[in-house]
Amino acid sequence: MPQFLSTTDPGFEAAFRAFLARKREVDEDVDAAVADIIADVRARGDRALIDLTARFDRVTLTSHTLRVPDAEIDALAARVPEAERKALTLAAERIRAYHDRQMPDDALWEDEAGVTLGWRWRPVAAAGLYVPGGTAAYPSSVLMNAIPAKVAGVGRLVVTVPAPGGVLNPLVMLACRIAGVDEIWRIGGAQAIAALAYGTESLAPVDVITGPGNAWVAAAKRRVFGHVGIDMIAGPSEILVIADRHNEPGWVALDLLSQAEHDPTAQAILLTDDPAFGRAVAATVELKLPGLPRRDIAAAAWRDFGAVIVTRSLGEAAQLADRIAPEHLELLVAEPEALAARISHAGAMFLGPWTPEAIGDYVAGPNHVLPTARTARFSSGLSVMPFLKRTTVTRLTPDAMARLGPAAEHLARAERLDAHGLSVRARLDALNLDAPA
Ligand code: HSO
Ligand code: ZN
Repeated sequence: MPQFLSTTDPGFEAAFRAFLARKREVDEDVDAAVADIIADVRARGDRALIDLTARFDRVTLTSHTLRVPDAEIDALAARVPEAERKALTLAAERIRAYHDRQMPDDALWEDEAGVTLGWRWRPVAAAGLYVPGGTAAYPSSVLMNAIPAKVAGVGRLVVTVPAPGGVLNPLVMLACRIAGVDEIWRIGGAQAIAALAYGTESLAPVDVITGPGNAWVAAAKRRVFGHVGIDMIAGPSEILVIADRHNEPGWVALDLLSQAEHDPTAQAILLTDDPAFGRAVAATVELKLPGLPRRDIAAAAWRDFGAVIVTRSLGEAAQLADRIAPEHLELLVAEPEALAARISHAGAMFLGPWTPEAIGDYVAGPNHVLPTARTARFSSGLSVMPFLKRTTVTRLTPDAMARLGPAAEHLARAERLDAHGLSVRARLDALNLDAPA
């Protein structure tokens, strides 16, 4: 049974706080082992990758087969049926169009002191995308990570994907092709992150690493951060639905289950202003669960982390939504825009009954890599930004130097950094301007 709460319960505030504070992730203590793996890859390069891949993925590779050859990628991609190829292509086009609009503009202007100022955006030279192996190898996630990198203008985009038992997923290969991935390496785990960050004899290092992964991958991303950029450490999926009584309970139940089926620690929450509707949705979830292949995962998530919260009004639901700061927020109400205007903290919003979150996972266009575990309070979903950096630009004329130089000279003196002051003074002298007394 998921948790049932009502904001009119006397103990609601305490129960809601406890609910918010519930920890969903078990901290697997892999950090020490991950540190050893990273050190091994840094010391022994390809040899370490080959040994670790034999141990963890049961595949024997050589320095020539670490990288998947183009012919093998194409042969695998060719096995994907037409309908799925078309679907991936449509998704890719829409994701590309959306992220194109995110590209920030350069700027250049002259201020009142006669100083030319501005900034210019440039892509990182190379990016690495981690793709998990096994059942979590989602081709949609390949598109969501790779396309923003390519839209940003990243020159070299490298994918690492473990191939347990030597098996690669044809849909993942096709998604890589469609997105314009330049290299695919059949390595996974912390060793793949280490290779991307530090490079080996055959794999040249990258500047930014994105993509989901297990506890080992997450620990490795944390460790290499600072040497390279990373996107975020994403936790299990979440969905919060705010729905009034005029909804079809079956639709709402399936929307909740669509995230619950991701992981036994996923979270699905319904906020409604109608207790009878809340009960109807919960009952429908129980009816739909047995028909799902991933019923065990979804049932565990719904039982352990699910909740139905009845509020006095939709406005009160909006306030709670802000405190939850969910990854995904569905607003299934008559005027979703008006309700959306009252909510600040959510990774992605889906407005109205015709916008199930699953559409956003695949084909809407916005990114499905989103902040979880209440981090939507301060962070955003994946975009072109992690693949770009901003360089500032400054140019002074002699007049501008005459106006700004003396203040710089004063501050250099105050900080006792003589060479700073003298480098400015050299210009001021050339302009025949006296040193300050
Ligand atoms: N909902 C997941 C992404 C995903 N869904 C991939 C289906 N495939 C991220 O929260
Ligand atoms: Zn999903």
